[in-house]
Amino acid sequence: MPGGNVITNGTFDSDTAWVKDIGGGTTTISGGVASVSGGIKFLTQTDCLEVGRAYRFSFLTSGASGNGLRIGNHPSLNQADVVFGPYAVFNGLNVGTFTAVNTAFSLEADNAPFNGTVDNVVVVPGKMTFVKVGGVWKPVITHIKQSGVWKAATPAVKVGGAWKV
Ligand SMILES: [Ca+2]
Repeated sequence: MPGGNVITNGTFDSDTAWVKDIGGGTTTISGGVASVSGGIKFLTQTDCLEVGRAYRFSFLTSGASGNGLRIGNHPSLNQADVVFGPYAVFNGLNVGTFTAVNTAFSLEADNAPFNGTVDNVVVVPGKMTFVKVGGVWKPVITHIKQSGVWKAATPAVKVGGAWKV
């Protein structure tokens, strides 16, 4: 599907498509989720990204513990291709954006192994830019794909309680 999820089996319906446990740990795909124990680079999907393209991602974590999570693009254990994070581990919806520097999408632990369950991994192409508001960089969606064609969207950002174009 053009512009749709580039991840295969992001809902973990079966133990397929994912490369598990690069660098150690034990990840089990069962019951519709991925259960991670001592995860290092625990879930990787290879050959799903186009280098230089911007993507948005989201996935759910529950029962989570560990020091930090990050997103990598290298198909093996290579920290040079970390494109998002590290950020503190929490339970709920993890979201972010990155520009691909390699072809794999990987969920990785940072600094200490990750434990918990993962579900609903979604990675979609999406042009993103950032604007500084109140000293904090915020992502702004500037283009959307409709029927296979990229269209400019109106970038707007909330400044002082009002949306500005
Ligand atoms: Ca599921």
